[in-house]
Amino acid sequence: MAIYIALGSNLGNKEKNLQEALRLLQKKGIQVVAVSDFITTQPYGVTDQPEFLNAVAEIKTEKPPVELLYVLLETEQEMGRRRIRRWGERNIDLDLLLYDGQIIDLPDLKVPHPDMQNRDFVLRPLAQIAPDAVHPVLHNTIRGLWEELAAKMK
Ligand code: PH2
Ligand code: MG
Ligand code: MG
Repeated sequence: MAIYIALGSNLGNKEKNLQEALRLLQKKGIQVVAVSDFITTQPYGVTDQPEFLNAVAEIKTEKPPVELLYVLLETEQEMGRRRIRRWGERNIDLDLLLYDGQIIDLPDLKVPHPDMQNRDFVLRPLAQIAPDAVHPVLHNTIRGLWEELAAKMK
């Protein structure tokens, strides 16, 4: 079991933004165990915005999920993120995807991320570093979910 986060950026120096977020998280005591390739992806949902650079990372921390969420949000704030529009452009977005197989349903925190099974830009990098991780609600592996989504996208 492990913790996975998604990173995304489509404003400014996208690669530098992803690197900076990982650096800040480590500075806050969050161990970064593995990082996927950084992949360029087409905007999903709101499509009239620049393309994204996306990645996922496996992390280790003693912080419980809500505290970890606060660290992710605080890191976005420190990097000067402005909320322009929902699903819109941002210099950095840090989302909690999976936390040790836990299912969390709070107003401000849903884990697993409720839309991850529909997101190529999440499943493709996650399948690279954690193909055998199991989605605790869908009871399928990341590899399985990625294959399902890839088949739908054809
Ligand atoms: N994030 C969104 C909405 N759409 N599209 C791509 N390609 N990558 C993202 O990270 C992304 C998105 C909302 O968080
Ligand atoms: Mg997001
Ligand atoms: Mg987010």
